[in-house]
Amino acid sequence: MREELLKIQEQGSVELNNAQSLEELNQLRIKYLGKKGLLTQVLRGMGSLEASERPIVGQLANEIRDSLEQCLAAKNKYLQEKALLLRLEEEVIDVTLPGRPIKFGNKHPLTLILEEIKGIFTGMGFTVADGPEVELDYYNFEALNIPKDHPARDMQDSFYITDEILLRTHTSPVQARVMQAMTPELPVKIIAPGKVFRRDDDATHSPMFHQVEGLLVDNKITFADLKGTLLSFVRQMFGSDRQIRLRPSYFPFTEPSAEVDVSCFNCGGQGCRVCKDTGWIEILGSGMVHPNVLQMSGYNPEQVTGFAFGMGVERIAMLKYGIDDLRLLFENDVRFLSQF
Ligand code: 2NM
Repeated sequence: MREELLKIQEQGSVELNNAQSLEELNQLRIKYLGKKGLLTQVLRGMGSLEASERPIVGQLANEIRDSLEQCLAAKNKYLQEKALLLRLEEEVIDVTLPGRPIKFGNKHPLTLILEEIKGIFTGMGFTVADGPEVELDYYNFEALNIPKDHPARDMQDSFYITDEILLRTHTSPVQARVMQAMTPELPVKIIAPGKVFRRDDDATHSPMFHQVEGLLVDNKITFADLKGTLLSFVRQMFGSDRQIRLRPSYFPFTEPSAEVDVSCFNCGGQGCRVCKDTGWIEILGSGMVHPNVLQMSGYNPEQVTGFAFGMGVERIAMLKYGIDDLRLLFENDVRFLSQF
């Protein structure tokens, strides 16, 4: 047995030393040191030895294993280094090759429009407010004077979480919350931009879209303040030559209410495809805050008045950039988005 072991030692160290490749070295490792390798095979025969001889043979076997492992490690290191040197010699790196260009991103068209709108109103002294997208029925409807039988309150039109909680259908609940938090302080002068949710999904409606609503409550706020503020906004947004036109309308939270049209920025009012030959484009809803809303929010409608307005960000982006399909804004196709 002793002879067998010494033979393994001698033959193994020679073969390991002669190995020409890492692959060959690995084969030899399996052959000598592996689970079914020669060394293990010999040790299996230990049982037939005299008990007194076993420790001596065992020790020899361990020494041989150590020595073969050292041979293996040395040869492995040598072959690794050789392989690296070979690669460095062969590999040609052209340091003059230009780098791969970094692709710059850009802001989403809705972000650009939103930033523009915010910039215009903060320039007029409005503060940006926000609130939860998952809202209480109380703030979304009740505090805004929206009656129990109003169509927006129907399950068909709004996303309800529970009977009392829903995805907000407009950003007006933010204004109700801010008024309630601020009362009796004045003025309340805020815009509320953000996501809103309605059960609508076709070429011109998305179940999620963005609104910016504005609110100014103070002593002696009049319809003239509303008109002046919106005219200033429209001229900064669509051009200094624009006119506005107010048409009577109805919202539960404002009285009186008005739809606001802007003179067509495409044809200047002559009539074209964009304004459908009317010369006017509808862009806003607005009105004087309903006394019930002021009252519920903690203000005395006999003493203070306010105006409010709301607009759809997607609609303004489509008009301003000439986008003809709402869905382009949500598909996230870089070929589309990178144009803005
Ligand atoms: C609109 C149109 C008219 C509006 C009203 C209020 C509040 F909270 F003061 F009652 N916030 N927003 C409002 C008024 C929104 O969007 C088309």
